[in-house]
Amino acid sequence: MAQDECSGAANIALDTPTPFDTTAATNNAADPAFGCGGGSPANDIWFEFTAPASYTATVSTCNTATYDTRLSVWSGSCGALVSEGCNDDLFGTCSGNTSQLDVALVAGTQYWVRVAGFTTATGMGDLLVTGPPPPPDECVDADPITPDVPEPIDTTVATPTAAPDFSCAAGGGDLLSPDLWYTFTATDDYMATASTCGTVDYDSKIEVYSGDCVTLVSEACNDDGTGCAGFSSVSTNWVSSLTASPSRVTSCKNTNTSSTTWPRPMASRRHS
Ligand SMILES: [Ca+2]
Ligand SMILES: [Ca+2]
Ligand SMILES: [Ca+2]
Ligand SMILES: [Ca+2]
Repeated sequence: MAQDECSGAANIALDTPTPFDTTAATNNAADPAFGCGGGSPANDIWFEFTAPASYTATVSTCNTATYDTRLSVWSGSCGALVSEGCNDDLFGTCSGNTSQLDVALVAGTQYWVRVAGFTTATGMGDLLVTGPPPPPDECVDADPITPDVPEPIDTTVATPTAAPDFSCAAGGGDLLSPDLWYTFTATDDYMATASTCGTVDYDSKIEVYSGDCVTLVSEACNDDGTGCAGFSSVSTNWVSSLTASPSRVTSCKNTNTSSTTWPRPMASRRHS
């Protein structure tokens, strides 16, 4: 069974419960210590996958395995593995001493999942590795972004948001444009810039709002920024940290108005 060794790890599809069977698995003394559930040899098998995005994945045999499992996740390479996390039993959530852990993944990095049992236990079950969360397609699902840190965006999987329309629409038809939503909180009074200027490979548009998703108040909108390549956008507005209320939250709505592949950062930059 090739999957018995790290070098023969089977690729696992994300978000897909994948049957496994460790009854023929053996221990390789050259492998690093399992990491949890005691130091005894692990009759383990190996899966691998590459993270398609940076996100926190759940890795689980929870309530699916017929025996007392252990799970560990590794980066690096076979022979030079780096531990990313380990779980023997997630008591209170997973019955029968099955296992589950969350692991923070980095886009483009290959990971290995090692499925074993407590002491020498072996058996069968389903392994699940969750995929990236859905994109922030609607205002209520807006992703928090950090000012001054470029945020990768991909509107190819977005759908149009029904309302409101962009206030800087030119030529109409914007309701049919796929858009994504982000949110940040002003911690100071300053002139902020929300921008895809020169970083996206499609004709973008940005609108910044305050208020909340029920009552959005437009603060600034831009279709094509002066000096920005490919009809990309730069939207500038004054944001405030209010003392009378927790803080002012603004949202950034970004859309594509033409076909697109993989756009890149939307930065929210501070300009004093
Ligand atoms: Ca093995
Ligand atoms: Ca266990
Ligand atoms: Ca949308
Ligand atoms: Ca544009």
